[in-house]
Amino acid sequence: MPKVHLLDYVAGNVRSLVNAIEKAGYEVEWVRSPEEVANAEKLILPGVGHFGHCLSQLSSAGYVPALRAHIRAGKPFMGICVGLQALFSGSAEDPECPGLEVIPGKLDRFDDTSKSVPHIGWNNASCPTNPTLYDLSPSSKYYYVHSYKYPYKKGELESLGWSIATGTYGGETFVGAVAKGNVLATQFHPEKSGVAGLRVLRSFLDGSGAKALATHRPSPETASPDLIPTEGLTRRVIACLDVRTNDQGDLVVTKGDQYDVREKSSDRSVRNLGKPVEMAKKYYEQGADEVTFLNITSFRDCPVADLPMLEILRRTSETVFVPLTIGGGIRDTVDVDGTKVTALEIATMYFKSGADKVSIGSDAVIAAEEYYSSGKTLTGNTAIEQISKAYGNQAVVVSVDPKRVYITKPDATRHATVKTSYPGPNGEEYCWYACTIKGGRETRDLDVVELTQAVEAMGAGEILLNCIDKDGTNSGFDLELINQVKNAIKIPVIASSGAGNPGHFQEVFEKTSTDAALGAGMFHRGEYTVQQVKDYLGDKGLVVRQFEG
Ligand code: 1PR
Repeated sequence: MPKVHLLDYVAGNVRSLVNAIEKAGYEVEWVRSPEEVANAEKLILPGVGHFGHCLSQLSSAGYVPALRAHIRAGKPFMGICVGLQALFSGSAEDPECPGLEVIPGKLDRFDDTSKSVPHIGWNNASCPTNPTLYDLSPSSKYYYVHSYKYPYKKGELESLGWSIATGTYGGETFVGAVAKGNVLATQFHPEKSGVAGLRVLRSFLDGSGAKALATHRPSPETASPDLIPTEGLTRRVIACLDVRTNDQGDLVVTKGDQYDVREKSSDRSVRNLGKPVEMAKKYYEQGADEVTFLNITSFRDCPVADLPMLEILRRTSETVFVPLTIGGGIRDTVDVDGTKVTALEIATMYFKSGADKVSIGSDAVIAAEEYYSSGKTLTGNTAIEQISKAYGNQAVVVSVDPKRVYITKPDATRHATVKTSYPGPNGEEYCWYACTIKGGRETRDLDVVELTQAVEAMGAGEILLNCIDKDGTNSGFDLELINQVKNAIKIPVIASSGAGNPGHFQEVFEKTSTDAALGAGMFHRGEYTVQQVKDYLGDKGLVVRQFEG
């Protein structure tokens, strides 16, 4: 197999990149010291997390001159995400820290006045001056996750010989990919961008992208305005698989009604809806934008290293090239032999097995309670802080399991309330949403606004907003809950619980500003496919990504 070198300079989450490279028919050889850069013919610089953290790691390990020499020598070089950002001269994320200075200019942060930041999801990377640049396609979508971007200024980088592909987010047009000579860099993750991303990766690896570029002269004058995409971020549709062992000891996809996953029949067996790896692949091929696994019983008696979910992720990530999230049991724990294992170590095992994000439930509630009882002190010790520091905010999702508490008037509680259009059992017109832990079994004196604001301060990158009252009801999302949380925080929110038909997805996207919507039961029971939901949303004029086979 032909080889490509991958720079291993931080504890990155690169399993999915390795899988994508192998899928393209290449073998990964790791570069673990600056001296080894000289052995590389084709070199990839992956990057996740913080600009300053990445650049200072590269600099202190002595990689900067070696990388510049590789690029100057005209050898193929690809930067991904922060690997693209590193090529610029700096970033507002860490103004003191210089970049590689291959491209002049500094990155700035997306404006979060009227949109969520980070920018997470599927967007364009379209090059009007060269529409087939590295097999990018103006009609394809690519998976991005970043808060900082290089703002596109027409002609600026083209006049220096760079071909530029762009995306647009909330009125801001940013650089999605750059290419010149031997250098390609993408702000999006090709390894997480389905078949469209694999095409770009392959075009770098086999040299065809650079070859085609060599015969092309970028010129802003030749830009065709209709190739500059303005539709922006697509509506993300996520398939969620709740996984646990059934009474026979098999790992199955299950689904509860308001979190009760046992059949209503007298034997009360665990509802078995299929096999996790096969179902994840099926949803990927139907066009799911992400797949989430929730390990709902957290496999308490299992030695940590053998967590069955690790194997599920390993196998899923070989064939599913969209982001994978894993939740359940991400907290400090004690292994069966008495060894202490930190949440960060558990997350690391998941990332090494192919997860892109971890989702934290119960532990986030406890951490938020401590945050408030200590006068909003950030200790740096919580799972959220530790994992986001090591892997970036985008790698940490907080899964919230709220339950409605009805009250007659807003001042009957200290909590943030909503006036509800769905009164309580005794006609109560107000409610607040209480956070729960342990799969909804224990309700805490903490509301969703408090929880989500606390975890945002700790560095969570996204909220998975379930609703116990709505779970499994097929009656639509809890729009009142979603609006309340969206108004409280800036990080993206995934609406979850209650989806029963494609119209419910349309409703949540049109009546709230949710960033994504998740379905489970309706997909597992075969009532609708993910593709049917997306076709429906597309017919209603909402921008969606379609699966490319
Ligand atoms: O507390 O960090 O160990 O995480 C446990 C995780 O497991 C949490 O994310 C929690 O939401 C989840 N969980 C625990 N018990 C259950 C249960 O169902 N008994 N599942 C459970 C939560 C909720 C959704 C579901 C949507 C959509 N599942 O994710 O997929 O409600 O369903 P629908 O479209 O069919 O209505 P920790």
